[in-house]
Amino acid sequence: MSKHDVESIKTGSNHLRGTLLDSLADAATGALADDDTQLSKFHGIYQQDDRDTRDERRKRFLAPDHSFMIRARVPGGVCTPEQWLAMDAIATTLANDSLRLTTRQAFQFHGVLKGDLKPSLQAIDRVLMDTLAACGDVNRNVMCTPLPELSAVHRDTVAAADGLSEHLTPATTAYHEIWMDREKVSGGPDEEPIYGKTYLPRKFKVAFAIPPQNDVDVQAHDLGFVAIEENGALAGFNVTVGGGMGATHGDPATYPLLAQVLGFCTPEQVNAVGETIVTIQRDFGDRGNRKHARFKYTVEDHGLEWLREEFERRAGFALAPPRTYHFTDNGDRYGWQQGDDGLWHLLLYIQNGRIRDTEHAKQLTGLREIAHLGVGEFRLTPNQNVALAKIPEAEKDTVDALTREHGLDAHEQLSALRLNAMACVALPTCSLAMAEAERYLPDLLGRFEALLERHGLGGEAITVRMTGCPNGCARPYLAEIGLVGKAPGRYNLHLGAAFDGTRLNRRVGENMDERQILSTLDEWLGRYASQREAGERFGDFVTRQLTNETPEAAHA
Ligand code: SRM
Ligand code: SF4
Repeated sequence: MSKHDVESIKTGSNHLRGTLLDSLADAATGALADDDTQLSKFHGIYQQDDRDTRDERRKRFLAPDHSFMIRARVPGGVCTPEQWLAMDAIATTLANDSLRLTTRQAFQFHGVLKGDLKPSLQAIDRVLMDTLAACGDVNRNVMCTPLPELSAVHRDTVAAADGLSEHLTPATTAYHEIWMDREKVSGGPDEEPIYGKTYLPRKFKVAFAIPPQNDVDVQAHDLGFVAIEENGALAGFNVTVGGGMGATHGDPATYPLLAQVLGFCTPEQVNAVGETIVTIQRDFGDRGNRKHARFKYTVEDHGLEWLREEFERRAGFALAPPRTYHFTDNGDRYGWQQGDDGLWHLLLYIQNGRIRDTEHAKQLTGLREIAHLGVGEFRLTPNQNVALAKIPEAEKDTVDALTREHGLDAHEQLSALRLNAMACVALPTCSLAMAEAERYLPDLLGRFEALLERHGLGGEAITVRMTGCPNGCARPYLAEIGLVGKAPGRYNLHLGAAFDGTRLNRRVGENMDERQILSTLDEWLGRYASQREAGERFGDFVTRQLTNETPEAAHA
């Protein structure tokens, strides 16, 4: 095994300690030791460098401009005003003056210097949040539909999501020793009852969806729970397994997959289901090939029936037959809604999850002022937006005025296309980006909007997602229009996913520049405008057309 093989680094790390303390103390460099850059991920930290200046620095024989991305976990996206203020303070004093909401309902900070890592993590800890397992080969931030229509079902589903998140959090005390300067509790290395010494073969992701919303894209996850409501109460969950988005260009052995339904469990069985599936993946996931190590491939390779048997053997119980449910969409529902307890929720649009103050809108300041009111909760959404939740009637007007004053009311003016779009971070921070995403999509959407207008489709809600590479961080394969970065200015174009996130799209164009993307879309939108059936969604129309054509034509 090579020195940098992730499996051997994990094994030799003494439960994720490695030489992180030495790396942090080394004032001669702004970077961590190589092996520690792998271990830091388990602590929610990625070493990055500014890709905008990378080439120029290399030419001048300068070391890369290192800084760090920190990801803070927010199970179910639920965050108190006090926690929001702490995140805001880190963003404005220790990071790059922006707070980034992610596609998994977490916070990210970019541009943090090595010496500011510890103060940042300590500030996160002081408000009872953490970054442990936000990244790395463990279970990640557990997602949950943030604002459903049935509040009783929601309360119980969030509690289940929270419980499972807690249950699957690594037990190692390394996080507290390294970042919080806490003494090691016992003499020997600590135990990881669920993960063991080598943790999981790869990242693992869990989501809870509350129909009719599928905002979490439940079938994109290794393990999913679909809440089943009966008589206004939570009866339990349909369990889905083996979803994932990641792929590699030119490698047909890697591909996005939708999760399949395994059965139904009660709310009391959720932790046992989670633990059993995680340990099956721990023991059967492919540790020899990280590109084939996700649970989706374990399920594909062994089959659903094998998984069911292995599950029953380990769990000691069988899942019940799945129940029926219906999804309508995978987007966010903007504006004010009232819950069954009389409290109000306001869902706000944030462009690609990036909150900052600009000369046009002081969104960071606005949300800080709202947090200072100390009412309700913040809820991060799976579409990179934020909701102000549980606002009492008496505070509604004040909150409303603050959002208008700070340009947080964009959802009232923007096109349905824009409100259903998202892009991953990509350049300049993401080390894997091949093309722009977050910095480019807003402009491109303007040109898409012009096309829609031209075909009389101006008000049409169509999901658009862009990523800077095929890893799938904005779940682009579940967008009606998906753009996947191939090279600077070049994208693969995917069309035809279902508006409710239950069907993947298919690739219709490769390595396209903007002109080719626009002309292909122009043609498709023209056909859609003239030939669609009543109420037919764009993704459904494209799929109907492609499946009526010959396979060759469909993939031209
Ligand atoms: Fe992701 C790697 C950003 C959600 C699949 N992802 C990365 C890294 C850490 C790049 C790296 O490894 O160096 C990116 C950091 C960029 C930066 O500068 O911030 C990154 N991923 C993101 C975020 C911030 C995108 C966003 O714009 O919001 C999302 C953070 C989620 C969170 O809070 O935990 C994010 N990533 C996702 C999702 C969507 C989801 O989970 O619902 C996926 C697809 C689902 C899946 O996992 O199958 C996703 N990210 C990946 C992959 C491909 C994994 C695979 O199976 O092949 C990588 C690369 C890897 O793991 O090797 C990756
Ligand atoms: Fe980076 Fe690719 Fe993920 Fe975008 S999809 S954040 S470019 S890894």
